[in-house]
Amino acid sequence: MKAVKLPEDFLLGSATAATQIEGGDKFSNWYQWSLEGKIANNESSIIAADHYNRVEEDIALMKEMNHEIYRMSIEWSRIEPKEGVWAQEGIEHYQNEITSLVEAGIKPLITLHHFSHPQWFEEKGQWTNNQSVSYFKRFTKKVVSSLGHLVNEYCTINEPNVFAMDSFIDGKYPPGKNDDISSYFKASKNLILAHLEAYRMIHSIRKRMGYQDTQVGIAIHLAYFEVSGNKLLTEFSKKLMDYSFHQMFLRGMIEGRLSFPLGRGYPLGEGIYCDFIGVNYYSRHLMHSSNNPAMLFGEVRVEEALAEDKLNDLGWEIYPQGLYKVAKKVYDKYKLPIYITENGIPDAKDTKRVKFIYEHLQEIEKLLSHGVDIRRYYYWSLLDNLEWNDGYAPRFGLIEVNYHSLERTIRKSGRFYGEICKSKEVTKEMIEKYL
Ligand code: IFM
Repeated sequence: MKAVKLPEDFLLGSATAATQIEGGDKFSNWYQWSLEGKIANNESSIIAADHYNRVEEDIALMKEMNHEIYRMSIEWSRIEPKEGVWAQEGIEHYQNEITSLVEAGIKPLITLHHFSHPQWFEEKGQWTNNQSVSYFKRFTKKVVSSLGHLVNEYCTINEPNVFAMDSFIDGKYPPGKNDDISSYFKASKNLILAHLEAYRMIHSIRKRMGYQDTQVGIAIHLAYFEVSGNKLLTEFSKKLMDYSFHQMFLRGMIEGRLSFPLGRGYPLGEGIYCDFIGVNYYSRHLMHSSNNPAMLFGEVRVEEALAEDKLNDLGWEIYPQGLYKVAKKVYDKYKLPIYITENGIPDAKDTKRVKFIYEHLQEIEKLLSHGVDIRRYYYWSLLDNLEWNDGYAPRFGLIEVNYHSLERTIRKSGRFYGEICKSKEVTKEMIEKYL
């Protein structure tokens, strides 16, 4: 096995999202969703990993794993629990968290919408409501005016494509709609507009504060779609999927251009609306001729008979080469800096994670050697957490969480990753020790 060497200025750390780790928030739509029994095993978001009360402990663990960067999200419902009512306690909590990160030498990247929002926003039809964009702008303004002096990097919306798909097509996230294609497109359009408005607003607020170093981007989920077999119709179906799941969002959020069926033209004017592209990559999705080829949406992930060591605990294929393919494609098109804002594996036994990280970093090394301006890697996730509708069973963490005692233990793979964060390399000795 070959050693991996990354440049000295390449930054490594990990990512989380508020609902998945914090606990304690009764105003979010995911709390309501858990009350309705929509999470596996009737689990609830109410305690999660209790990160809200353990911020300092978790930052100390990040430090122990030599993190230089950390991606976290702000829970909208902690800032605006009721419509138009601001919660000072929530704002101060995040001010303190960010201050502690910075003091620990860890650079935060703040996500503003990571799948969850206040229940009041949900009840108004969430992103299908045309006012959603102005609600989000108001929230963004509050956050950036309160935190802008502490942090310069923002990711507006996490995985708008997965979010819209799981909320309106697959029924897994609130409001649990199935095959509601018109809502899928309506929400997608508003998510794009919200990003464009927020991009402008974050820059202008921080500029007024006197800062010139603002960085704003998105985190888009890029799946590697591949047709299994050589079927023309399946190829067509893949193109439709690639368009409506990837390209439509990339055009909208990076170029500021609405395309069919969302609309036409440049609602905020022509321009580039991302300073970096955050790529979340997990797996290859094989599309099979037995899928209904005319089907634009639905289950396109076909698990072929793959060996057990090729699958993660959720049954997704482990396919590191896909990271190279999706990142290269998006870089060749936009030539913007790439951050891998998520990449990780649910692996409760911790027997596959070391190899997973090593092989994905090999792909990053290859991307760099082929001229791709890729600058960061955020492993998903720092801690075991609530995997949305799948509950707490999937274990993505570098750190194991005991959900009874809430005790944290750095996994062997976490130690391995910690060494990489420090030395920016995987040496022969590390391969022998960990693989
Ligand atoms: O846990 C999620 C995260 O919230 C968004 N990206 C994918 C992860 C794993 O499914």
